[in-house]
Amino acid sequence: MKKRIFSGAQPTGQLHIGNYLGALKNWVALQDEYEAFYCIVNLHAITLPQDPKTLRQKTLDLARIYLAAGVDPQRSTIFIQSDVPEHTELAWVLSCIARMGELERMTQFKDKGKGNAERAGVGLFTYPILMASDILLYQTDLVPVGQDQKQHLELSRDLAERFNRGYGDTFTVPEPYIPKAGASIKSLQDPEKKMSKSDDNANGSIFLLDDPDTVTKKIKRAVTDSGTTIEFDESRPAINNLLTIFQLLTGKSADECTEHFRGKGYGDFKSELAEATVEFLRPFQDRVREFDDEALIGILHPGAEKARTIASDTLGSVYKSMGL
Ligand code: AQP
Repeated sequence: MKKRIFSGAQPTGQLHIGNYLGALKNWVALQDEYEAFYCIVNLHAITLPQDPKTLRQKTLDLARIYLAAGVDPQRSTIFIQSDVPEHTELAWVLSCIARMGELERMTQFKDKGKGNAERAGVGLFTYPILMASDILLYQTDLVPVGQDQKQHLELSRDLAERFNRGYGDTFTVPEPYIPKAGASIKSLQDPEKKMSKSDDNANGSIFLLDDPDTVTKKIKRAVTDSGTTIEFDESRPAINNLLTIFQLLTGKSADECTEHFRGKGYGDFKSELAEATVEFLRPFQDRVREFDDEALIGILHPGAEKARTIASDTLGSVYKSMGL
């Protein structure tokens, strides 16, 4: 039997090249070797206020992005989180196992709650429990995510182990899959910060649906560090980040990239990076336009049905072991 992977993205904001290189690209690469479940996590999206009409539209748009990135519905199960109610049922059970202290340590809550626990939503605080529930329901072996999700994944492992110790072996304890290159693509405007959908400065992110002109302008405006050589250098986060994007989009090795840009300056480098990005995005955006809503529903409904058969089995075992 194939091992299982699970991952998901939130239908909020606009997906950027960091989401693609840190997560989606690996989802596609892993879908042959693993039995894959890729979820559109719309229940996570409502941890911050959302306009209902926009959320509905963005949920379908995200399905288009999964498909355009190369997630193949013949090989992978694609579904919407709220179509499988077991996610929220298991989240309640796990919230009775989780501890306040461990949730208080989550850095994303501190960032997104802007340090104001009094005003922050309870859902934002308990979000990592819902994420644990998403993963554990599918007896997931591997979770491909970007670096920013590592802490949440560790919580999922802790909850699985705690439950197994208390009630008998029930959950597979998942392993993270965090790529060596691309795990944290940085903002083009501030290479100390991750590229982020919720960044107020749109110049910091290359969105997957940006047009060629916008992409080229954003790359030309990207901040650079001191030094003139185009090479990987941990002490120069800006060039490191831009070269990583170039490397992952072109499929060249790190050595090939360094060799390629030997003797060249920032001007040449930025032009080539812009060209490589536009060349990657053009066919991607053509594929996004291929799927109408009806085609998407034809993929998402059977996806949810398949997901539910596994999710309800797991939830059944959980309830039984707990005497519910
Ligand atoms: N900058 C990044 N580099 C590499 N991977 C990243 N991911 C996010 N940002 C980067 C990974 O993309 C997947 C889906 O993310 P999400 O939709 O759950 O959103 P997020 O993790 O909260 O990050 P975003 O996209 O920046 O959104 P906001 O601004 O709302 O926080 C995940 O696997 C994530 O690790």
